[in-house]
Amino acid sequence: MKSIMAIILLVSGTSVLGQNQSKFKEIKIKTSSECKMCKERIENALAYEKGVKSSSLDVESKILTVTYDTLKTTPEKIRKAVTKVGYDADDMPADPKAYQKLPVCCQKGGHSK
Ligand SMILES: [Cu+2]
Repeated sequence: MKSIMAIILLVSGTSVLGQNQSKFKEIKIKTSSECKMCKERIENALAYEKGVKSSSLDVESKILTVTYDTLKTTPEKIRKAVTKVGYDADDMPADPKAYQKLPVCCQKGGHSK
């Protein structure tokens, strides 16, 4: 009888450990951002996106790094959130209405280099 109890404890202990496993994942999304204002706009928008833990846009490479909760959101939803602010996200095109609302300098090619 004692050994059965030990096995039950062992099994339940393992499942608790499994639940504590990190469910956060990191993805990188190529965006059409142009400047620091874009960076703030995208990061602010993602701060309110469900399941997103943190986001950071590198203005130079236009790569947005997002840490998200795999149980609450998907890379697809995160890309969609980026397009809704007016930017391309990988091969997902920007929402045209949101894009039109962007300051000219933030639209694609707005910053001549
Ligand atoms: Cu900008």
